Amino acid sequence: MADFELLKNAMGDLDEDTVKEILEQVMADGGAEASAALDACQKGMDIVGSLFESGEYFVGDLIYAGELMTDAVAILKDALVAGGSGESKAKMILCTVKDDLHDIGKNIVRSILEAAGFEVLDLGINVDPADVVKAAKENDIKIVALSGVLTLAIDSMKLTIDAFKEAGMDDVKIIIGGSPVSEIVCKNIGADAWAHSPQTTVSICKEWANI
Ligand code: B12
Repeated sequence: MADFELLKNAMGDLDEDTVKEILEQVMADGGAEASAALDACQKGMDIVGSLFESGEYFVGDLIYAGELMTDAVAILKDALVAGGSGESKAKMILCTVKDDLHDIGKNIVRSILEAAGFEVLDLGINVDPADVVKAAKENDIKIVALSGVLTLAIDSMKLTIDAFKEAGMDDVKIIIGGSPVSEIVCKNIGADAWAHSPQTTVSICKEWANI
């Protein structure tokens, strides 16, 4: 079994060589521990976030951490998305909400949804509520997934949900995700569901799409 404590700390220390060595070993062993490895990397990102908050790391370190996490996901991707049919079954929208530029988590969720058979219209980052509504209308989409990691992303998620209500599109189901999201946030802003894990996202969206 891989040393996930070491992996978490190596990610927190931005020790690229150790992170990649452990992840390549996970894949060489068949990838069964890929989900646990992703989890350890994410905990390492929490360490990066804390060191940024305490003033030990700077924005340049966050950028480097972002690149390292993207590389980590690329190494694990084949094992993370294994088991999907690959056939496109239902269309949905995914984006990072207005004023939030973080997209690593969104991109992971997208890979896993696509592997599960969804055709994902990825609107990118910093997406205006009106643009999400417009894309849903134009493409006749009934499932929307909103991502955000900044605390202020919650406000943008609410504005996006309100924009759907104002457009009379109550039949569109909206799931929210990202680190600041929780059951309480979900209730408060009127989302239909919330999740942290991409796998839970897939189960909820499959239920909604009836597939
Ligand atoms: C890397 C990083 C960056 C990179 C982002 C690169 C990129 N391409 O995304 C860069 C350098 C650009 C960046 C910028 C900034 N950042 Co930053 N960043 C981070 C860091 C270290 C990691 C984020 C990350 O990628 N995590 C790993 C991914 C895999 O996790 P995730 O996003 O949570 O996604 C998972 C789940 O949440 C879920 N999920 C994600 N999306 C969705 C969607 C749905 C629908 C579902 C169901 C699930 C789901 O699935 C994913 C996989 O499990 C975090 C610290 C942290 N602990 O998160 C700070 C952090 C988010 N950043 C922070 C800050 C302050 C900033 C800046 C303001 C810094 C500055 N002064 O400029 C800017 C903001 C820019 C902006 N307007 O968005 C703060 C936010 C504080 C807050 N509470 O609002 C954090 C928490 C750091 C901290 N502790 O201070 N950042």
